[in-house]
Amino acid sequence: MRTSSSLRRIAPVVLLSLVACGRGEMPIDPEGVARYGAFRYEEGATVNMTGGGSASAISTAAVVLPPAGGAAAPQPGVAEPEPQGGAGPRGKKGAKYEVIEVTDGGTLKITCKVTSMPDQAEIPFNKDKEGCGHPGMKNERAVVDPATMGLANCVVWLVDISKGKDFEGELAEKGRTVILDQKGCQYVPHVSLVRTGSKLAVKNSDPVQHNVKSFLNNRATLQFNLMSSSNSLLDPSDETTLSKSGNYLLFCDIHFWMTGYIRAVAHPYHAVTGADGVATLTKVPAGTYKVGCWHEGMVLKVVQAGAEVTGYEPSADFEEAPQDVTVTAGGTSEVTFSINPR
Ligand SMILES: [Cu+2]
Repeated sequence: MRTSSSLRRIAPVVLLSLVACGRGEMPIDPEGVARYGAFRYEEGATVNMTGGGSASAISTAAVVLPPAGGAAAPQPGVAEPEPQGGAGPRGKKGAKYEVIEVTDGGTLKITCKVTSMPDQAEIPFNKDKEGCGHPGMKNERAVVDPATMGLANCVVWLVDISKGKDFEGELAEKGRTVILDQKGCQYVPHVSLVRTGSKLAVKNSDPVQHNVKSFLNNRATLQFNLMSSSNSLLDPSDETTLSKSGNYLLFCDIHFWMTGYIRAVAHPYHAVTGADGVATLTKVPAGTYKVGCWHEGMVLKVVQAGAEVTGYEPSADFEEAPQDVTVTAGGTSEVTFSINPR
C-alpha cells in the first residue's frame, strides 16, 4: 500500500514548533563527521532541540539534551577536538575524489573489537508491545560476537584517500532508491552505507504506526520528519534524498528506543563491520592511509519513573583515533580497533 504524498508529512495539528534556542548547539563539522552526543528521549518533557533553524516533533515526544553546564557545555564525542587525520566521511579535507582504474590494488581487513563485553541486556518496550512483534529486544547498539569480541556496525573508511576505484555492486547506481524498513519496531538495516545522492523509500512492515525523523550529522540539522503508516511504503522524494555526505541519524517519535544510522558516502572505501566485527576494503591503491572508525555508542539506558519505563538514553556516538596503514599491491593488510565499551 502506498500512501499519498499529502500524507507523508505529519499533520501540522499534531506538531509542536521547536524553539531554535541556540543553546547547546553542537558544532557541525564541515566534513560531515558524525557526532550526535548522548541524548535522552522520553515522554512529557519539554522539547528542546539544538539551535539552527526550526524543526518539528510529535507533541508527545521530546529530545532532551543533557542538562548541566547549559549551552556551551561540551558533550561527549561532540565538542572534542577533531582527532588527527579525522577528515571525515568525505575523505581528505577539501579534496575531490577521483576515480581511476586500480590495477595493482591491495586488500585491507579492518577488525573492530571491544575490550570487554558491553551490557547486552534486553531492552523493555514501553509501548506497542504486541505490535512491535517480539518479546525481548536486545540492545542493537552493542552487537558483539562473544567468541571473538568482534563489534558489528562500526563504519570504517579510508580517511585520506583521494583517488581509487569506482563504486561497485549496489552502490554503482547513482541516485539509487534504498529501502529503509521498520520491522519489529527496529530499523532494518540498523546501520548501513549508501552512496551520496541515494533516495530512501521508507517502509513500515509493522502493524503499528511509526514516525521516522532524520538528522544529518547532528541533531541541529533536521532532514525529514515523516509519518509512516502501518504496512506502508512511502515513495522516495526530495526530502528523503541523501544528497549530502555524512551520517543520517534516524529515530522514531513514537518508539523512543528506535535509532538507526545511514552513512552516505562520496567514495567507495567505506564499509560496515559484520557480525564478526570485520570489514574488508578491496582494490585499495598501494600506499599509506589513515583508517577511520565510527560507532554509534553501545549503551541504551532505560529511563524509568518507578517501575514505569518512560524513555531511553543512548550513549554518544564516537570515533576512534584514525590508524595508519600501508597497503601493498596484491597484499592484504590488517588494522584492528580495540574499543572500550561506551
Ligand atoms: Cu516507531
